[in-house]
Amino acid sequence: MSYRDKAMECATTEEMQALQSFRLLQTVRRVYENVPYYRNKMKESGVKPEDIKSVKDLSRLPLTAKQDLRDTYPYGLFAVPMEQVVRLHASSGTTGKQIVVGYTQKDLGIWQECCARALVAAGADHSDFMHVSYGYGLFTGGLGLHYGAEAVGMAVIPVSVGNTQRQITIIKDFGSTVICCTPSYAVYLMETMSELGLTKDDIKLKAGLFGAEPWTEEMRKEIENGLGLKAYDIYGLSEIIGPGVSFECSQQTGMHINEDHFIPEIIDPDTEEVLPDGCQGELVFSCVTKEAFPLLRYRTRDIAILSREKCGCGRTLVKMLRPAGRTDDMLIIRGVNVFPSQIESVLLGLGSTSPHYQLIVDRVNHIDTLEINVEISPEMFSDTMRNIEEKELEIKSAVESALGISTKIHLVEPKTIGRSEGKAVRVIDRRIR
Ligand code: DLL
Repeated sequence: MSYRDKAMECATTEEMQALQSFRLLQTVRRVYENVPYYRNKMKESGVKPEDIKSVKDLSRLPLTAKQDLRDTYPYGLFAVPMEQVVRLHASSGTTGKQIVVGYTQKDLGIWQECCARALVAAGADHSDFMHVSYGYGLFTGGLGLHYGAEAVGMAVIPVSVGNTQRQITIIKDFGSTVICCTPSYAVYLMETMSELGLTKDDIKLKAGLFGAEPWTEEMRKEIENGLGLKAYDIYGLSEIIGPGVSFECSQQTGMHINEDHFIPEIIDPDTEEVLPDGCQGELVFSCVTKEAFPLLRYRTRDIAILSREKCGCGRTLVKMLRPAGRTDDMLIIRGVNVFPSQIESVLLGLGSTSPHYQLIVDRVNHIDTLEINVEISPEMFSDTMRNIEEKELEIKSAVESALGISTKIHLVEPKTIGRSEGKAVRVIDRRIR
């Protein structure tokens, strides 16, 4: 088993907690002194830096939310003078004003190491060719994994997004062995490869690091079969550092959190109460090593579960189970909570449809409606109308029995649903006008 930093990745609970406590105290003191916004928030909650004696006191600190970042836009939460900042990234999100995050030279080093841990856990080393199809730019995906791969000594191919046919030529001709992109782009690559008459046997990919959007076990199987590689999940968000907050290992049973840098908690999103390991709730992170932008108790809005079960890879870093979605992606349809990923599981679990789908939510006569457009596979395209109707009924009853809500299913022709080079748009909610 290879590790990037065995001492950290396989530390005992006592060692990790001692380190986290030490780093947390330093960070709390630093933000209290350097960030007036934090100082005021702590004063309002009646907490002083000296009240935080160990990681066990973390929950005494006030929570931070995206609104705090918007209120202090652009640099109000930076904890170092701008002269020390060497990189800025931004995240627009789907709603509201963009937010800006900054890095010092040391922060970039931490980020690089976090991504390097992810790559090593996926079996990569200096003999590999790394094809980066995440966007380069203000989005953190491209540059984050780029530097992680260079740290591992891989030959990095910084392709960024777009021109899918050219990407495939590069994968084939340059002999890419590791790829990183969104899972939806991986599916797009597979589709384009088959249009070009290529199969997984024509390429050398052995591993892929897919993340930046929710995906399912069923999608993993599609991608692994289509590209002939092992598909690893990788998670992160700009506010915390970018990709590499957590990563999957050979066991593929959840993502190890780099908890020597980012301390996780799970809270009840409504009551804000901290929940024990094993409970599902909103993921909250505290950055304890970053200099420029060390958010404390940041509410990610991602719904996950923490697990401290022993991992077969030997890492002791706590794992987060595949995020079910975001609190703000959760659809409430006639009172039932639905995550798009639950529908993806049902669709792909049935086979015979392609992994391209879109959910259309509307309100007709005060009643919520859900329509699912899903592309049939090219093989099914020549089927009779009757077969297609039967398939629609089969999907409808599978979705209804899994989620308890009625839906309308439209099987649509291949390539009618827009493809994405970055994060896929899975939901059109016409109730929000
Ligand atoms: O998506 C960073 C990233 C780049 C992660 C490349 C992984 C790979 P943001 O654009 O700020 O940053 O979006 C962060 O994306 O809060 C989650 O809702 C979602 N997300 C990220 N990774 C995963 C994942 C990047 N593996 C938001 N599974 C997060 C599910 C994910 N959702």
